[in-house]
Amino acid sequence: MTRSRMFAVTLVFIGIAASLNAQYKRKDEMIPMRDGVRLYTQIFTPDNARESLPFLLLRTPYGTGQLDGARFAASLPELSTEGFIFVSQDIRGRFRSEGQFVMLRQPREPKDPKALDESTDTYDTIEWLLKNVPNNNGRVGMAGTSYGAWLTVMGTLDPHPALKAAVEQASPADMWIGDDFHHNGAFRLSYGFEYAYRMESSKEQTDPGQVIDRLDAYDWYLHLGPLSNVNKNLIHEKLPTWNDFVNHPDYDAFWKRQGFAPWLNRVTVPTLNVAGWWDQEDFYGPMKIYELLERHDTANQNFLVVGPWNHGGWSRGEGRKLGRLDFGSATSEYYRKNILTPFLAFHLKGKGKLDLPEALTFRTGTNEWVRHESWPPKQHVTQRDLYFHEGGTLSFDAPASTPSGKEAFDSYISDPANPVPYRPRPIEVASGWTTWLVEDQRFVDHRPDVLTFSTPPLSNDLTISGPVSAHLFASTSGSDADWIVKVIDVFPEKNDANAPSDPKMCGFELMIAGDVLRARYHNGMDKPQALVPGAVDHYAIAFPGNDHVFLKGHRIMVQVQSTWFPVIDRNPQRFVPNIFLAGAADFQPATQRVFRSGKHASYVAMPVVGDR
Ligand code: PG9
Repeated sequence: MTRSRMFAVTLVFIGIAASLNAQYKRKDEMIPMRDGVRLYTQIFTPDNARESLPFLLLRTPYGTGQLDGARFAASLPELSTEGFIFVSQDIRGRFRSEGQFVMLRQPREPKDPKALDESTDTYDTIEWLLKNVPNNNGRVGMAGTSYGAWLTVMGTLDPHPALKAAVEQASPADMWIGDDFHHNGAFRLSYGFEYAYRMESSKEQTDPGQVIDRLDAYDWYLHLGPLSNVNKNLIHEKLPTWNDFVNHPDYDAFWKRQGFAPWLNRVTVPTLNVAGWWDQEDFYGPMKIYELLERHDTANQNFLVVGPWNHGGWSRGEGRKLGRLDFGSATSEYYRKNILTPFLAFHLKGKGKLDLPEALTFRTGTNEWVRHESWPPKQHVTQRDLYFHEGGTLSFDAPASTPSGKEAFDSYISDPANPVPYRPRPIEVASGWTTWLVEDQRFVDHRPDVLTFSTPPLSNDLTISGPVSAHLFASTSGSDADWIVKVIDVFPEKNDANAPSDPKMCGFELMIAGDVLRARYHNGMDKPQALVPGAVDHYAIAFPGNDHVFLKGHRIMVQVQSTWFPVIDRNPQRFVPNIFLAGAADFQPATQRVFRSGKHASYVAMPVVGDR
């Protein structure tokens, strides 16, 4: 979340007008941690409470803001109506808190009694609150979005015994595999640079628009040249996170230790994992955290909710629309009223009955909430492979070997000097980021460096529920490459019997899954290897999950390309040990081939609901 400051600040905009039925008063405290560092903390207490109340702790690196009690309560209308003692805290080293900020500070060495991390800061905060704030009921919940959710997960590692509920909305799980900073080894350039600049230029937030002095960020990043110019010409080693990117180009111990996989080996606190299908920042994270916890969830305390949201969409407004899409109901309001608030009231106040399925997902296409006994669903789902065919077509039938025995393929030239934009230009830093995943993909499907395959219009609805994966058999004339695969729902055209009721949606190409793989890592994320030019390899891309109906009359489309700029940095397409140190001369065009016959038949694997 670059342009929003979750819970503590962004939510401010959702409900200022909401009526208040509790008057909250704010008190500010500097809460001491075990090493003497004091954290700036706002405590909001309703003055008409008739019973002792639980705490809801919201920790943030984005600044608590300076709202008075009434405005704070109005920013969380459903929760403040239920009644909690809200605690909003600047984390170590940010805004008014003392100490030093470390980006996603790694979990501490458990054997070192003096070590600190966000988990110890959470523990110390809870301990202080229980002892110093009157009329509390001895229970604490934590909630947050994104960085705030990551802090919530950290609070559940060796948790304070009073921590009774955790709501983790879009927490990153692994910054190298699939969240903000990298995806499958490819660097998320625009986000990584802008976020590091925003967070580490000062204790508060600094607008990266200060250095991006062109309206079109595509142009600006292209003119910046290779990544080695960032330190050389712009930031001169001053941003610790950028230095981490440069010093840890591969999936080494630094990234592995920062990720949650080694730590989430038990469920300590009832957890609600929340994700958005079109989250432009952290979609991998919440799905992965749910999966990691689920392996140990013998007491059934770990739940998943996925809605049709972008990053933070669940916490803002009614959630009926996203970009051009209309989901027909107020999905975010539904979540806050019927899931979030009852979950916290149940665990923190012992109120009500918890009516939560194991996983609740909003099925896009038919636009309905679906309750699942497990995620991914196990019953009535058949894995089916959708193969690439001649003439840009797709079919569930595997292609035969060619009669000549020669392999069939499609080909394009990928040129790092002319990369495919990830959203329509001009790419403005200040707008468009939050909805780029729902942009109409027609803006690139005629580029010569984008391969497009599509089914004919479907004669029946086709529902997929669970994770989709892409399997490319491909070669490059270079010695490194990026493979980007997008799975798209194509809406019928105006002249079609199934044309959408909204004329603006005619022919719309909606990406429902899309991701990148940096080919040097295809034999292991910690084993970068030069590719053999011309050799056909298998490249697998796993998408985090879908619950979607391709409606009758729609087509399924797959696009393949090798650049996605500037959300992903440019691969030089020549193997160099560290792309962050590459020079301009290392970048070269390459001829890419995507195969579609015999044992090299590329396909997308789909969890199709229903029997064949
Ligand atoms: N996506 C943001 C983030 C989280 C954690 C680390 C870096 C960035 C956020 O929205 O907070």
